[in-house]
Amino acid sequence: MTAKPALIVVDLQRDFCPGGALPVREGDRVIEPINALVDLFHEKGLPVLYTRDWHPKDHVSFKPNGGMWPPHAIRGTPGARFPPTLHVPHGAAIIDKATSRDAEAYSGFQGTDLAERLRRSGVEELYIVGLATDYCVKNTVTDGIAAGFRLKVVADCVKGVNLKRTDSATAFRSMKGKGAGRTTSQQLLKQLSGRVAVWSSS
Ligand code: VGL
Ligand code: ZN
Repeated sequence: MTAKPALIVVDLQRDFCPGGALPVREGDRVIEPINALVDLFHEKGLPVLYTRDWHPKDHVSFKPNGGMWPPHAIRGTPGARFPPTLHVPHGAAIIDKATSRDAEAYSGFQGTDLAERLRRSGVEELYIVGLATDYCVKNTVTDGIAAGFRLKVVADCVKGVNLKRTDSATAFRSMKGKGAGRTTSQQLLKQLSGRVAVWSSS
């Protein structure tokens, strides 16, 4: 395996963790295994990119505006921040999305320069972690594959909203059907720590 990988941390924000405005059950449990991956990618000089749900305060997805969600991830508020325990290397790329009032954007690729950034740094393979499996993870995965990236979901590093109990399982099936692979943080750590850097550092 010589393709240059990147780690994409999807919407790991306080509002999606227990105690937040739109909490994902056990959403905070993914932080520890994600930190281990962030540290190793960073150590290897591999890109780590973070997407953020970054809504205006009157976003169309909010219930008072006819949407389906309680107000959440309002830009500049504490709930939109990363949890204090999440590792974010200095200089890591942060991609804000769903920033305009009238459009929902679950995917980190939608209306952003994420694909260009990845291509510019020679990335061919994506490892996806974060929240939530059944919305922003699923849509980011779908768009990432459509953009031509090889991609794997790190199963122990994602959690779903599960409005319906089975939504995460359905999302996994849908992602697999589109060509997404699946791995675990243990597998990825093992694979990557033994790998000599052969990719360009551009
Ligand atoms: C998300 C619901 C609303 C997510 C964002 O990050 O998965 N879910 N906005
Ligand atoms: Zn949102």
